Amino acid sequence: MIRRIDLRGRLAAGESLDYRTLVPRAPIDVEAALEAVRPICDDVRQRGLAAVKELTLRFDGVELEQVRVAQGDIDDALGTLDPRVRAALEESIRRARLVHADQRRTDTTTTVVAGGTVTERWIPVRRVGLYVPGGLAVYPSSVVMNVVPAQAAGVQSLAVASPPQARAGGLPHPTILAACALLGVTEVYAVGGAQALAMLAYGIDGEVEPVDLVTGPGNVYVAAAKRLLRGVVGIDAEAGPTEIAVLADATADPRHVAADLVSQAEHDPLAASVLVTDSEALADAVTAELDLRAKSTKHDERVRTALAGEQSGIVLVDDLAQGLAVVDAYAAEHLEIQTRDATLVAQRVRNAGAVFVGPWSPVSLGDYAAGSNHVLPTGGSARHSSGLSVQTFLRGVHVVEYDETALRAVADTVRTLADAEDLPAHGEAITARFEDET
Ligand code: HSO
Ligand code: ZN
Repeated sequence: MIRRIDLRGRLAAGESLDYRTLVPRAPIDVEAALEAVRPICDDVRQRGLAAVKELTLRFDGVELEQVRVAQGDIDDALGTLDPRVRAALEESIRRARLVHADQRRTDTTTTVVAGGTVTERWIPVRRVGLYVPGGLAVYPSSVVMNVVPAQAAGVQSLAVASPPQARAGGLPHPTILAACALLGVTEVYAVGGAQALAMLAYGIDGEVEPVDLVTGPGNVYVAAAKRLLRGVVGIDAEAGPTEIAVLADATADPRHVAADLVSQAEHDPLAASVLVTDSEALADAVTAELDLRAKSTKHDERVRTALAGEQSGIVLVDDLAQGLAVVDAYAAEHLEIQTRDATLVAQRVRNAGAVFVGPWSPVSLGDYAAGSNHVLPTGGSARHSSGLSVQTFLRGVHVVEYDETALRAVADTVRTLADAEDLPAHGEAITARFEDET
């Protein structure tokens, strides 16, 4: 069911291998979705509240009286939350807060010359919109993963938008509302899809103040809306389907490897599960385990489709060094290292959204309760981007302060460079300050 790609002996045979195209990502056509999303965003920009209400009726089948969820409804959702889920969410929040508090930056001041300093000030984005999808699954954990770093960064104003559900009385999913309550988020909108992103980006007169940055996961339409609205607002990455890569050797337990591959395949028929190993015995055992698990797991159809897709596979390599080259080229959202000396092997990884080391650190731990963030770069963007963190919600602003002596000392340098670029007025801005002296 899961395909196998055998690289063994091929380098020795003189073949040149392109690891980057070995396991392609599932094709997702954001461009096509743009056509559907553009009129929605335009409509919200032009007609505001009326457009949001009409679109919500059309897409969610809910007639909204007001877009904002009343505080009483948020409180009620927490009140009726299963106490075990509440305790688990609280523990997840506690751990995430520990890690994200440590990510906070301190301002640095560099004395470049006597009398000349550059300070880098880290200033939080003032107002942030967080989008929380409905759809295949409901993810209160993603509310935690987006809100905790924003709060740790010092974001003053935070609004959450999530689609209303007819079966929840036209409110967003109650667990989402309860998670907001636990995190102290009070501004929640019962709006979903592209219309939610447009509403957050443009604002609605007298109803919704526009935000400076939108973050959060979503389907291809949400990704398209982000692409369209970028510039009007800041956005985080366009999230693609979940991916897991496991680098394993003969010491790995095939049951654990298979369980982890299935865990992420459960998200989406387009999810990618990739095993890279130098052990044929492990590959065989994992394949057998996958067959068993894919039959017995709750979301068996989704899992089987994901595992059988082009985007999933088992790659057999000559050795761990080649395995590392393969996983680096793949740049997985999540990478597990299940090998001998896993800590050392993990230190050699360059490209991954997050790395899970050894037999006791499965990806699903990170999804919920490791303390790490689970909003991570997909689609190979781990080559150049990081997951969500406090840094996402901060801007580093250089504050330059030179005194007269320090400027005088560097005046010639500035003028020379300005002239070299044929921008003499730049030089004159320096000269003007010392004109009286010649
Ligand atoms: N693995 C997903 C996050 C998630 N898992 C949420 C369960 N709930 C993307 O990193
Ligand atoms: Zn997950």
